Amino acid sequence: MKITKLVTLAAGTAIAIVGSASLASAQKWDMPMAYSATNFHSEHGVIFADKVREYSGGKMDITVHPGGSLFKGGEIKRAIQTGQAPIGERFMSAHANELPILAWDNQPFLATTYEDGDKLWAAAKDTVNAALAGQNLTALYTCPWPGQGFYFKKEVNSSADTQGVKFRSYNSTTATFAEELGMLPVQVEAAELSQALATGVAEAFISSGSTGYDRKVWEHLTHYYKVNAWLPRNYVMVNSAAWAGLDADVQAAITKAADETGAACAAKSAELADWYFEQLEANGMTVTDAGPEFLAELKTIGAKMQADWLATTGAEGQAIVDAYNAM
Ligand code: PCA
Repeated sequence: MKITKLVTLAAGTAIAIVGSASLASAQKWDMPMAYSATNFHSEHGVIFADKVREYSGGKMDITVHPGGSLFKGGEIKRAIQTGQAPIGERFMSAHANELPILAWDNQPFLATTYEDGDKLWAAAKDTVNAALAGQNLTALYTCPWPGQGFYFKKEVNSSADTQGVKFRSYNSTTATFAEELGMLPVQVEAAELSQALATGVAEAFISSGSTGYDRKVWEHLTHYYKVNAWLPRNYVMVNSAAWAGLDADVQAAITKAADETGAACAAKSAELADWYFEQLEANGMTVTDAGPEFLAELKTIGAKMQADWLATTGAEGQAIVDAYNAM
């Protein structure tokens, strides 16, 4: 009896050793993400990590940290650039203040469908990737949010109704948009949005139905105006030096996983777009198209903002718009 036990124990120990040896040979990467765990972007981060594990035969083991839990949204890019995190995800146009070209997906009414968004990305991709490379970053995949519209806590028919409203912006473009409408912008991460609305720091914002649903904004706000002003993207990026240090087969595994995940995430975004509106309505919000007067004002402001962006980005920005228009 004693002998059997010993043998069992020994066998168990041997298995444990083999198990940890194969785990130890896997490279482990932590992947900070900015949005909540149940958001489709974050869920696709997990799908991506699973695919990488599978395609690399277990050589790369990525752990996703959603909701700004490892690094806050605003800290993720710097953390990757400096190698504090090898990989991570962030809202691309949040970086337009340091790299204006990254506002390519934030140009009002330039690309307002998923299909046009894909064309615009095809037109912008090389320029964007070159700009990121200059910051020690390599983009792996991007994924669009649904179209952007406005949340308020009252009926809004024109800029006469938006004067002095405290507005949560998510980048410099949306802050400018708000100012043009006489609102007072304050930048707040999606992760802190519910709190900002609850404390009155913000009482309006622009976003997709997705973020309104994630943050249960019906607890504080009443109206959503569909505008489809643009479909901004999140992107998953790696530190270029960390990337260069990977074996070619691991790089290929990650690239394959990234290509598949980017496509799946975009399809999910399109599939969920109207569902989010239904959820907002089911929770008591009024969801309608922006009225003609408000929309006309938004288009005028949008044209001015695009002109400003082209003035800032010069030939590079113009080449993206020209290539897109030629598609
Ligand atoms: N949700 C994100 C960015 C765009 C979107 O739809 C947010 O509001 O932070």
